[in-house]
Amino acid sequence: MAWKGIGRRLRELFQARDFDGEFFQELEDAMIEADMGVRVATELSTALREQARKDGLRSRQEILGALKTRLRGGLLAREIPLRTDGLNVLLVLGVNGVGKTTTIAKLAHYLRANRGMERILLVAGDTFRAAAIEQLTILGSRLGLPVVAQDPGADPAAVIFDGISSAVGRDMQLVIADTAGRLHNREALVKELAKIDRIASSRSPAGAYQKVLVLDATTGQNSLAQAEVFHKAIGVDSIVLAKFDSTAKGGMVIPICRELGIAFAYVGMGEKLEDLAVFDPDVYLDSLLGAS
Ligand SMILES: Nc1nc2c(ncn2[C@@H]2O[C@H](COP(=O)(O)OP(=O)(O)OP(=O)(O)O)[C@@H](O)[C@H]2O)c(=O)[nH]1
Ligand SMILES: [Mg+2]
Repeated sequence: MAWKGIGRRLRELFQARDFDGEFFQELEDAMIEADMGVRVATELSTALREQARKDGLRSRQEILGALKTRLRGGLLAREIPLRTDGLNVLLVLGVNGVGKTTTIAKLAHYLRANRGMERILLVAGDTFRAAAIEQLTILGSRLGLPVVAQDPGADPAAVIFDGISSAVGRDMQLVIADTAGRLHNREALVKELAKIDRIASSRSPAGAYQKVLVLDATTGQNSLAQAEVFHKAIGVDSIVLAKFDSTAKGGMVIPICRELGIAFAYVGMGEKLEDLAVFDPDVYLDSLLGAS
């Protein structure tokens, strides 16, 4: 299995040429172009050049193997941990349009099919737009799942509080709550998130509450900055990388793991309910760089 779209230039580079000094410069450029970030790309290409010289690595297989080993060590992959003997509460975060609401439906579908979550409740915590509430309500009915929602403009923290309370009362296994992700005024967003976080955390049974950040793979390097904002504001437990089917790059996973220490759980591979895959670091590296 491979995620075919990503890493195009990197894969081509490893197909092409001699592994001389020029190669390592091109490798650095290609890593930057693949959204790995300047710091990571420079560090890695320098270290790899040094290792190739010291250990006499010459073939494609040797150099690719050494690079993959270095990258593999920094990757963090972990499915969302869920308990089967009590409620789980997932607060889904992310800026405008990254794929939060779609991801919530995919997660519900996947966790029901694969992780034993049968009694799931969705919460329309994005009260900013009427369409957002409607979108989640439609997805909920398509999935046959109850949705807790209030009118547009309602306090999102109050909606989420009610959603969790209702789940506790109805003996649910899983709550997945949507949020609005406006970032144009960062201060207001951070303040609102902090309030939602405080209330969701205090209303959830001990150990039930987790925060899941959705990033859009097509936004590239900017997703590192987004992850930083959310992580600093309230802490992020897991990441879902949406629209992974729509990028030829996909390298941002590496600096996010290395610099923020947050694990990737799933990738979104399309718009349908079934289009969610577990983030597998080996498949990821083979897709990004080509199989060794
Ligand atoms: N190709 C592809 N498209 C996706 C994926 N995930 C979401 N989308 C599309 O991205 C668009 C935005 O998705 P939403 O789920 O509405 O995003 P959101 O973050 O909830 O957006 P707002 O509520 O406006 O902040 C929709 O057209 C989705 O179909 C994915 O994994 N692959
Ligand atoms: Mg939405």
